[in-house]
Amino acid sequence: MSVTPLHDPQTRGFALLPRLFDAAETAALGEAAEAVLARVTERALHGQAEVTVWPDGHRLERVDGATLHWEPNTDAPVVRSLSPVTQLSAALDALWTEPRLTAPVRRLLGHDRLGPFTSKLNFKRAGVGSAFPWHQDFPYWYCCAGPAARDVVTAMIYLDEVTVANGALSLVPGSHRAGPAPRDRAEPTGLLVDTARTGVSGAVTVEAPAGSVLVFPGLIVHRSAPNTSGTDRRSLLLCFQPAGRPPLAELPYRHERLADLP
Ligand SMILES: O=C(O)CCC(=O)C(=O)O
Repeated sequence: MSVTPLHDPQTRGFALLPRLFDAAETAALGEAAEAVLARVTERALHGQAEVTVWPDGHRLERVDGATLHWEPNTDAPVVRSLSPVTQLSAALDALWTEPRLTAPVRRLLGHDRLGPFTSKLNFKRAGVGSAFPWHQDFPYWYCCAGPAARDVVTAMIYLDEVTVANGALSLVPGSHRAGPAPRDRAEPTGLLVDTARTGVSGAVTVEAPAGSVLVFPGLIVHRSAPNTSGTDRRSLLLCFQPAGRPPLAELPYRHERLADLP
């Protein structure tokens, strides 16, 4: 799949870069991710965290400047995601200037100089990793960054092979071109796409070997299914923006901004 700039009217808006990282590099990133997770989880479980419960019942804890998001319905505690995360590991932090990532992101975004917006580890553990319903990343980021949230592109690095069974991402080609999608007002977070008013029937599900990278903008409509398989589906997401803008962590979340969006 080639990387076509977002402003090109023919673009699907996303591209898969198969095996961008080799097996040894991918394994090293996986080890760095697990080491960070072990450190942060240890602190959360020993009560050094600030807890928030979202309107949909999901529990989030802030530890060491990162937000740890627990899987909602498990017997034992399982981490769903950790964000931002690259600042907690030199190996992960080095990826912001890795040319194999920055070149395709520059091309998709149409900006020469890139800076970090935010980063996240999604763990999607075997048998328990839960679904991400249809959404755009944009509304959440808009509450913090305002219109600058349009200029964010994510590079999602697959630390494990990704299959339909372990919760591959599905994306609606070209959906970013329609801008912010109508949101489901009946849903408690107010952040999800209303699929009664947004076409998702043309969605494409992307399977890929470990070490592959999927690049996509914050306005693309996407989701992922639960992980019903026996293998983890871990991914590291680096969200880039034009250089010189403040990162997400420095911007206050202003829920009332959602009123600007459909
Ligand atoms: O990891 C996934 O399956 C979903 C990724 C995603 O949509 C997100 O983190 O917002």
